Amino acid sequence: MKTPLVLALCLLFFDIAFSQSRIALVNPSFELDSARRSVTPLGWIDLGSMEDTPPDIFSKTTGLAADGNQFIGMLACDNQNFEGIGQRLASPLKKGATYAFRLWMAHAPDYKVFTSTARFVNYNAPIKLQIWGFNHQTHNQELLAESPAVAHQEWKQYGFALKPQTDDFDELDLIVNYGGEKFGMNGNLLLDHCSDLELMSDHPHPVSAVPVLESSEIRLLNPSFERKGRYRSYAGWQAKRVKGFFWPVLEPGRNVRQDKAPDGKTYMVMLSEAKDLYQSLGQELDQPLLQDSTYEWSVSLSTSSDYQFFDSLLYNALKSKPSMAKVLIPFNRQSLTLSIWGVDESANQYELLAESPPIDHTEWKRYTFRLTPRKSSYRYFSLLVKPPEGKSGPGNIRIDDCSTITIK
Ligand SMILES: [Ca+2]
Ligand SMILES: [Ca+2]
Repeated sequence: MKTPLVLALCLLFFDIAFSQSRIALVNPSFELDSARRSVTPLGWIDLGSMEDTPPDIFSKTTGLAADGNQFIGMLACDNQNFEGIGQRLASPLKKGATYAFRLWMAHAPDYKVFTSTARFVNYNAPIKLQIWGFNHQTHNQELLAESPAVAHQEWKQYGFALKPQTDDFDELDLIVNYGGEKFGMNGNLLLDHCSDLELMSDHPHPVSAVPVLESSEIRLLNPSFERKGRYRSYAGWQAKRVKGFFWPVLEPGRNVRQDKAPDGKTYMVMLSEAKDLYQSLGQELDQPLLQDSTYEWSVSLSTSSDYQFFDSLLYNALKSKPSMAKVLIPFNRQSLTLSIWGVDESANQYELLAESPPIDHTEWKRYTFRLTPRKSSYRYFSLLVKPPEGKSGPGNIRIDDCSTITIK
């Protein structure tokens, strides 16, 4: 007589245990955008090395997907640049636990890319997938699994047991890398249909939901722009840019060799070339900036008097003539302002919360801003550099050491 109840309770228990032991990915089969070259799939972040582009999303017109209509292709370049994507997990992979993760992979024998040296190059070497864990608090990262080089054209499912040894990881990253003896080749890897992350073994500490903390401080991720590993140039930040313009660059190391950051080792340089050619950096906050609340946020700013970078219009126009492609111009002709925006893309709501004066000093100075959202609450915090109203011309702002955002 008791059996049905016991069974029901067992099933209920199983269902609860089951739901806690599975971490679903957002957009796991890459179906949510329209197919395009060089685009970060919705729900994922771009982790390619500095000069690289995001992956390509293909539709079934280019080849059959393993699941649904679309899949992605990622490249490894002979100049040691690799493409990669990652995403924040709804709950972290726990240190010491084992998770099953499966996805489908294939290799395209023909994958022609038009390169900056104005040639079509066939990225057709077999390459491998690396699966990394990343912790946004500690910035620890760990290689959790690696596939062999994938050389087959038909889709095959690969299964991995991911077992974090050094930390809990709240981000899962998929990065491509050279396969074995094919070091230094141009290669491609096609990916589709990622599974949930499924807990396989018991963890010494119970896996529980992360408590939601109401705090008077909102922490930014990677607030001092410290480079942690090859793929981490923008860790925590999303760089956005106007079409045809460049990405913000981490210095010193790229254009500047001898230069000190006010905090840590590295800082970010953000450029604007004209009124409509500018860079921005932003990130999703772990709690929103609330409408009609006032917050304080500070940051160190300066400008470099001799910062050179490519002239984007010339660069894009001359890409087909390799010898002419490297046209550097000084980005020091116009002092720029840093503006701080609250963004709610789903509601198409953008609000200017604060703006610095034009930054014309080469020594680092601390700026403190008061942010009071009036129109809405904002989950997304965005920084943008531009010439002051009515001005134009190439300029730069160096930015470092962002504070937490504190409610007043
Ligand atoms: Ca798919
Ligand atoms: Ca720094």
